[in-house]
Amino acid sequence: MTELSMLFGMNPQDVAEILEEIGVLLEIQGENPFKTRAYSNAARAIEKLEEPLDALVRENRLKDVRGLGSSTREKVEELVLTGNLKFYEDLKAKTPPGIFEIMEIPGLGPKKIKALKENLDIDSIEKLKIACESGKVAQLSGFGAKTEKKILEGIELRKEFSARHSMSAAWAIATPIIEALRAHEDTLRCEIAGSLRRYKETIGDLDFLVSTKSPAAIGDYFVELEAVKKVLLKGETKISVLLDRGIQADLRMVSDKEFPFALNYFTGSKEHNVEMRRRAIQKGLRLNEYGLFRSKQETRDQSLLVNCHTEEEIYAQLGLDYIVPEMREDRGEFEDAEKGQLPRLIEWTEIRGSLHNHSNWSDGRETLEEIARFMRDELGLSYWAITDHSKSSFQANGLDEERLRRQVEEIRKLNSALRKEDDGFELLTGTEVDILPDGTLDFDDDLLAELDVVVASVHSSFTQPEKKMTERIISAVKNPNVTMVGHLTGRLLLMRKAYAVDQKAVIDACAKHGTWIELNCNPRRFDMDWRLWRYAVSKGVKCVINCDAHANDHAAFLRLGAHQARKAGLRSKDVINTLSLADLKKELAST
Ligand code: DGT
Ligand code: CA
Ligand code: CA
Ligand code: ZN
Repeated sequence: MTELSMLFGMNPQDVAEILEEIGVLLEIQGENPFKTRAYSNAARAIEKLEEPLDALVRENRLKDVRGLGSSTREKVEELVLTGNLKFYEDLKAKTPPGIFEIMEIPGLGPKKIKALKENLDIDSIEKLKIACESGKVAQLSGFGAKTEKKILEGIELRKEFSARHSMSAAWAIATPIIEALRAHEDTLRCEIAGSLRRYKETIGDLDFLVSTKSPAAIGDYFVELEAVKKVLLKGETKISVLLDRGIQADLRMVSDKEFPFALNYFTGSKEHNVEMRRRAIQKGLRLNEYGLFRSKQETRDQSLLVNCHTEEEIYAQLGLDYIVPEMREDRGEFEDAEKGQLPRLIEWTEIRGSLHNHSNWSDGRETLEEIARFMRDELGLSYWAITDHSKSSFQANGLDEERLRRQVEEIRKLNSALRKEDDGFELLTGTEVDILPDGTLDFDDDLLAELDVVVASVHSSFTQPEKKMTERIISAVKNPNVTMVGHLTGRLLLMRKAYAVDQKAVIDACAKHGTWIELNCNPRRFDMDWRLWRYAVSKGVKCVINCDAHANDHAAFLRLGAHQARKAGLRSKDVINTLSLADLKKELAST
């Protein structure tokens, strides 16, 4: 399952992925090819569906879909209706955890994995690496020296990439564990530390911290948690485990007196810690994970401890205002904290709506009315822009001029109907218009001028040289009808690198032309990156925190996006979509 579906329920792509994976796992276990092929056929059939999958299931019409047999159909139904599939869970439990890691290596399909397991007893990356290095893999029939070399390269690449995880996957796995730890009667305090607490855009491992008088009891309880798949190390105060999907976690258990110091140390970043220690030493003190000590040497001597009950008190002892975890990256926060000049950061509850979103007119899930009612009635937002794809994004069912005009009509009608119930909310009209390879836009200016919001984004020709790409985007920035640039670099974290673009040049152009820049808060994107916002804001460029929603549940990304903005040091006045509907409309009219 992808991390998004863990948060927000099943969509057809998730279901197809699971079917595909079942086929692969069965094949690795030596199931007959007819059976395994049935699963990949079923996956194809689900991917090609033209109607919403949940409707087909609810109306019992899945049996009319070609490519699904009765057994695969029942599994799809179970998945859609319950969000779970026992057959799949059992199958995963029967598979050695190392096999999932091997499956991530490019070029190793189920047949090869099966051969490795049967002939060389390989069920982990470590064993695979040793076998390759000793030349045993090359000797297997169907492998050869070239394949062996490619496998070794794949193992290296995997170390670089999949050792990290997306933030939403990490939160989805960490949250129930934090709750379970907090529920234990011997837990005094419990927090997540590390990069997840700092809302780093990708996460290496999880770091849990508990203060307790009974570390043994907490440790025994932790390793028995449902989420823990394998114990890697079990010491008295530190435990390392492997969780679902190969995510690693450390749990540290400390006394309650040590807790604030350990929390500060294990929250990091490393660079932030180094500067904290330096500042402590300057004051004749020693700071480490156990405490702050009146000492010139490294020590843990409790009689020298400067008592602090919270992290706030540690910062205060060092003459600093409290620095929130998001900002602990040693990128200027100390200078600000010292002078009492830390910004008052944006809170996610200050966001009043998102200005880049899709509906079922292009590749989104819900109708205009379902979207409006959800955002207004469930989330209490003030506005929501519908910016479906333009015609060149045909793979996303982009709208042509005629459909867009019809959509605008429909949004106006819907707004006047909604206004009768409650006039505090409006759907805004818009488009996410493609910036074509030559820098022109996919719609004419006349049409763009009629819309409330125009997001201009690159969705094609990603391999242009930097200069060409930068000029391409800047041509869009210069167009007075363009409200903002969407996902500036096109990066997909851990999947696809950013295309080559001079981001500072684009920022400068935005400053000159009054064009806004989006902080796309889909956890796969977080684009523009938090490191660049200070520069942008210093140039007077406004940020828009958009969730690029393709389903109503994606509104939850706004919270993660706000944390990215906090990492960047943004205040609510730097972010356009904290404005009220009336003020936003004034801004839209004047830009
Ligand atoms: P990650 O896991 O790669 O996403 O990043 P972090 O920041 O969670 O790093 P991790 O899990 O290796 O360690 C957690 C924190 O512990 C880290 O943010 C700072 C602290 N820490 C770990 N190793 C060192 C070190 O060698 N020196 C210092 N000063 N702090 C360290
Ligand atoms: Ca970590
Ligand atoms: Ca760690
Ligand atoms: Zn979009």
